[in-house]
Amino acid sequence: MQQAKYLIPDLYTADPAVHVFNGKVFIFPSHDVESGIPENDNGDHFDMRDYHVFSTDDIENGVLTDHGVVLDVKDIPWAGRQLWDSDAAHKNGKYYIYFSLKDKNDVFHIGVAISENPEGPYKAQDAPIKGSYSIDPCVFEDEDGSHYMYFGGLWGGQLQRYRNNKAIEVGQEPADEESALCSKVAKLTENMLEFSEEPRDVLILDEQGEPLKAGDHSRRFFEASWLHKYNDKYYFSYSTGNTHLLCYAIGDNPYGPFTYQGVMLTPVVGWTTHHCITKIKDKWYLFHHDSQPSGGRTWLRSLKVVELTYNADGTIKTIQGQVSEN
Ligand code: FUB
Repeated sequence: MQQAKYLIPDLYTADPAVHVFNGKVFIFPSHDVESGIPENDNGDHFDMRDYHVFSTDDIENGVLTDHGVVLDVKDIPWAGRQLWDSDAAHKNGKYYIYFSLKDKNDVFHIGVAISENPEGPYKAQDAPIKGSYSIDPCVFEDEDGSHYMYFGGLWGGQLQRYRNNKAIEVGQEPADEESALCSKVAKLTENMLEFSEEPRDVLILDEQGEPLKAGDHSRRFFEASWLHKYNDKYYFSYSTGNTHLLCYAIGDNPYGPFTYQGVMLTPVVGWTTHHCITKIKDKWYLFHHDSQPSGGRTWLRSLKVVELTYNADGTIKTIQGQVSEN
């Protein structure tokens, strides 16, 4: 699969999480809508209200089934507004959606919803995960069956309002020469509903072994964490936000530190860029979104898939974001 292909022409979808459950490919995206809210740095224009789940037997040529609305903001007891990026996981016969949502005080947290089937419907817990904040959960299952959640996002994602997992009075990014804010990682409890530990910083180091600086906008973490394992190495990938790149860093364990490697996807049409990396059968794929089909309306995004390939040394071959003709 050389060319990127749009996956869901009939619905605006973004922020993909893709998993193979019971031999079938399941896609858990955000569902973009025309909110009518003017664009701002707070992301108010991303006013999403529900999730659909999609599945297929063959990601390259198969028909995609839309399983309809599997979770609606009106059914989440603690909901305020804005159902942003989510991820899904499976353990002991149950399926979990982890989602970003603002509470009634307009503060982002991460919630969990549970189902007996990957295609839902999902029922949300009464409260968000204790100690969770900010956005963009990614749940990675390691080979020993442990699950780790990565999360966080700057600006509208509110990560700058926290230090050491506590809300601070004046939430600003550090000065340019200080260390950048990090994505967070915490192991989940056996029942998949809580953090089993205090979230830790996902440190990204430069080639000198120094943490990336806050002013290093073309490399520092902004949002959209994803973790995958390739040849026994842990690959932490993320968006640089205001420089619109998808980058990655490699580490030896799920907590890192991770060493910055390079750009995986150059900028796409639209402000946000967000992805996941999934192995399906014997190939690796990059799922991401762009705003090309909506004519550049950055809050109306469309999901794409393209094959992801590695060099012999384990580095990822950079994909061009704006080459698709579909
Ligand atoms: O979809 C809303 C937000 O846009 C996501 O949570 C971010 O990662 C960005 O894609």
